[in-house]
Amino acid sequence: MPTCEFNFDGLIGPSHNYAGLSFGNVASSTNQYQQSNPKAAALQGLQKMKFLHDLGIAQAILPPLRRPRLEFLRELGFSGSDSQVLESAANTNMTLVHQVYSASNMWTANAATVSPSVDCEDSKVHFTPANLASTLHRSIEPESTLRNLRFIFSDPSHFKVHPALPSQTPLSDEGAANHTRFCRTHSEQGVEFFVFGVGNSKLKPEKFPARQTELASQAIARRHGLKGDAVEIWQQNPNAIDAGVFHNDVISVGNEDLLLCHELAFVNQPDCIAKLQQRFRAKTGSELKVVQWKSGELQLREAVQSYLFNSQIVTRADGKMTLICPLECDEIPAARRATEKILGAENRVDQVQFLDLRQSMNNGGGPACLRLRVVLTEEEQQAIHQGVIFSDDLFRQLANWIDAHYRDTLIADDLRDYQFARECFEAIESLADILGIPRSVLLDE
Ligand code: SUG
Repeated sequence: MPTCEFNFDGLIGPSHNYAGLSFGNVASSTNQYQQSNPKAAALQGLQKMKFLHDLGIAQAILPPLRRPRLEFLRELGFSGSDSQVLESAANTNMTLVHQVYSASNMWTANAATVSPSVDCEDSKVHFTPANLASTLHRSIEPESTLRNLRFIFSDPSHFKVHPALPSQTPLSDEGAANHTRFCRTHSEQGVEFFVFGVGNSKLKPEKFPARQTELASQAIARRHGLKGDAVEIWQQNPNAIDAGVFHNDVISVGNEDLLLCHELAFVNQPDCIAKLQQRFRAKTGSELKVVQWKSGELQLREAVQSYLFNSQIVTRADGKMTLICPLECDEIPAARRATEKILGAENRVDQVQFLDLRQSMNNGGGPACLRLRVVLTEEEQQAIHQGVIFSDDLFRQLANWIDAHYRDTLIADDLRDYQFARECFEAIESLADILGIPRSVLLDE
């Protein structure tokens, strides 16, 4: 395939549950302690990959990280055999057990920030795993994510996989969820747009935490070696964060020459848009198309409930675009009207598809959260680990694997049972064989 954007979707892990761990994420708090269905969750995610694959979009997967991460409980002083560690942690503080079981690594938009080789001075694809320093359950992801990325993108002549930024609040980084790349076509150099929640200015949210810092965004642009005139770093509107927009991809989404956003997405929004348009024009010689929604058309609350801006926009082989929305956008009238506005506006979107991703949505993760975008040239595509590239055969194998290893009901209290931990470990072990990844890598040993 010539240069194109791959979507690396997170395969949803067997411990998918609702423990309400993400303060500021409305769905996560609302659904705390509800019963989850890990099997349905994983199949919904897999169906999305199949849908994209059938549409002719380059699709790949990132494996789930091994959970529970008992090493973390050991670091906190729990000792003995694995089952003793789990039992004593559960008897001491069940929230710690929820943290090490979280399947939150499914949302691979938070796995890393990725810059394609055409944007970088050394002409390599650069990756920085997100440190996810603002939530405890997610801060234990980056080490294993780094390991997986270094295995899949192992060729140093094409790929540079950096370690995560130091895990400190002033450098808090949530990856591609706060990063959008605008370009004429994926193969050409683009403008990389970083959005942070808290930085040098006095503006900050009052109710909920800002998860991305200006310092972190600047550091990533620097370490990826992005050309200066091709970077814009801007602040998210703090009122949006306080309304439950914990990542920028809950309030804006872009693809190639198109930006969709709510009028309350960014601080000084008219200036922000003008700046982006100016950079885009200078870099590409063409116009960035922007579609915005006023609160009168779509309230912030409706944007958060529907996850309209967490829709995925993909470019098909014919150059037209498909918008992949969560089913909730079909059910909430203002969001439904918003999809019609996109179809009616001047841009390349000519198809809207609604997909059922409710299991993930109930934890605050829509279509766009579930995938990491990686633009790869033909040569780079050859250089990645081929076992993670989606195919009809892989789809069948993964569907059978999910069927064999996943439960169809799970409540937060089930996580204290060591038998369940063993089921999770066995699932990952057999996945390693399907994906052709050494067990030692996937089991993180
Ligand atoms: O980090 N939810 C994730 C959702 C991430 C969505 N990603 C993007 N918007 N890109 C989060 O808040 C919930 C886990 C729990 O409550 O058990 C959670 O981690």
